[in-house]
Amino acid sequence: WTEIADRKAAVPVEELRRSSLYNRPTLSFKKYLSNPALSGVIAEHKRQSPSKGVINANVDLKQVVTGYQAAGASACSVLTDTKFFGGTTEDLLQARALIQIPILRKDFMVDEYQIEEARAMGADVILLISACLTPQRIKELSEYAHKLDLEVLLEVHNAEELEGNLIDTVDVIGVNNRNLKTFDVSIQTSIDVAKHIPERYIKVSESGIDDPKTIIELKKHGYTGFLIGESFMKTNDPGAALKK
Ligand code: IGP
Repeated sequence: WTEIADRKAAVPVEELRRSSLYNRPTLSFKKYLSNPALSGVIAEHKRQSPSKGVINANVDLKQVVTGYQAAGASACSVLTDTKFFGGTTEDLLQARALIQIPILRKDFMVDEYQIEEARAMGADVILLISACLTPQRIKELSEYAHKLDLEVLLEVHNAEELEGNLIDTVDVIGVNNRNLKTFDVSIQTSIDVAKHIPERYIKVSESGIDDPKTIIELKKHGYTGFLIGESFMKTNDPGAALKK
């Protein structure tokens, strides 16, 4: 993670704060996720990944994100990490100009500057990954995000990562079905962790969801949010894939 932390701050923070997107009102991720008229799906724009290599090199971002919104996505996730996922800041800026549902900046967030950047990109929610942050940093970064009117999706992989007051400051809990070390995907991870998540949180299941039956199963365990990337992105028309 040090490599990520060392990335240079390209634009001075004062400049970010002057941008018009930075000063726009944000949308509430929680509110959109709890809207019964929407699907609960957080649909992801992802060209490539370390586990799958290139997923879709040619798909048009405009078609993807407008397609997701039209198909009833509750939110859109946009990868901005270039090195591992082939995403860019430009991708999120473009998405923001095209859709009116909340946007998750999908990146490895380790410092306050990245939260400032997310705000200036037009994001509404950031991702914090429990496996790469100390409890103290999760608290600090969440509080920082809230000061900027951004919400926080905390990603966990097991029940231990939910212990103590670790999660008190976050908004939504996501359980990643993909093991970050082995890349193995198992929906059972979400099922096992579900009972350890306090009632008050909206629960999101992340990764490896590729058919409606899985969603039905996850709903039985209290999940109302579903973060889906690859199974949509590998098609020629990701929005149409969500509609199905
Ligand atoms: C989406 P999938 O298997 O549907 O493409 O997964 C999303 O959960 C995955 O991209 C993801 C991710 C992450 C990517 C979950 N946590 C953290 C980068 C960083």
